Order: sequence, then C-alpha cells, then structure tokens
Amino acid sequence: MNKPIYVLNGPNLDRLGKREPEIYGATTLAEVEASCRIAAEDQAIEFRQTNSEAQMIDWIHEAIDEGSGIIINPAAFTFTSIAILDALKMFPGPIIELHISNIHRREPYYHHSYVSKVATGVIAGLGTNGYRIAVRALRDMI
Ligand code: CA2
Repeated sequence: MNKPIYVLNGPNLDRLGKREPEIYGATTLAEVEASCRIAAEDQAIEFRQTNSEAQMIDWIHEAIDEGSGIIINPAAFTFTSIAILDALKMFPGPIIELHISNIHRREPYYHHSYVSKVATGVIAGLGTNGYRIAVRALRDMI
C-alpha cells in the first residue's frame, strides 16, 4: 500500500457549495473529494475537514508519521496559526498550500500567509479545480 497524500481542509470549508458561491463556487466538499480521488488514480488519499485548530495539528502529526505529501487549505488558519506553521515544518515531504480564491485580490487581512513559509508550492484562485491540479502535481513529486 502506498503512503497516502493528506488533503486537509480548515474551518468553514464544510459549507463549500452552500454559501458565497460567487467567491467559492457551487461545488461541494464531497464533490471536491471525489475529483481528488479520480485525479489520484492508484495513489491513496486521506481527505479531511475540520473546524478545529487542534484537530488540524493532530492530522499534520499523523501525516508526518504516515503520509507522503500534504495538500492543505488552512482557510482562516492560514493567516493566524504559527502552531500549524510549526507542525508543517516537521513534515519531510512536499506541501502544497491551496486556496480556492485568489487571496491576493481580496482584503488585506488575507494577504499574509504563515503557511507559505513552509509550502513547496502555492495554488490560489483556480477555484475548486485547484484541488485536482494539486493532487496531480503532488503525485509527480512523490
Ligand atoms: O479561498 C480559499 O480557499 C480560502 O482558504 C477560504 C477561506 C478564507 O479564509 C481564505 O482567505 C481563502 C475561507 C473559507 C470559508 O469557507 C466557506 C465556504 C463556503 C461558503 C462560505 C465560506
């Protein structure tokens, strides 16, 4: 069994497709997960969402022990969480930071990402298509 790619989603992304479709689109998180699994082909995936910072950190620790790569949409934790930055620093493999929207076109409080300090690459503004593109990119890296 190959080591999984962890696709980790932060707060409020469980509402995807249900609120603010003009910013985040009409695709639900369940549909995003399905598209990631198709893009991954035979590559194993752990696809998760949490509204809790502690849970996110625990999943990053799990990925450090068991994962081959991380795709993370930290949502609001992107701009606030040195604890998530510290956890990601311990991950030895590639990390893709992903945002559905182009955070740099948005309000100034969305412009500084702590996670970018440790990301191998960043995808922003490609809508939910960014997830399957990230899976393909990570698949090529691991
Ligand atoms: O564009 C992204 O993916 C974000 O990471 C989403 C975060 C926001 O804090 C970042 O700046 C950019 C917010 C996620 C909120 O999720 C919602 C999903 C559906 C409807 C409303 C909010």
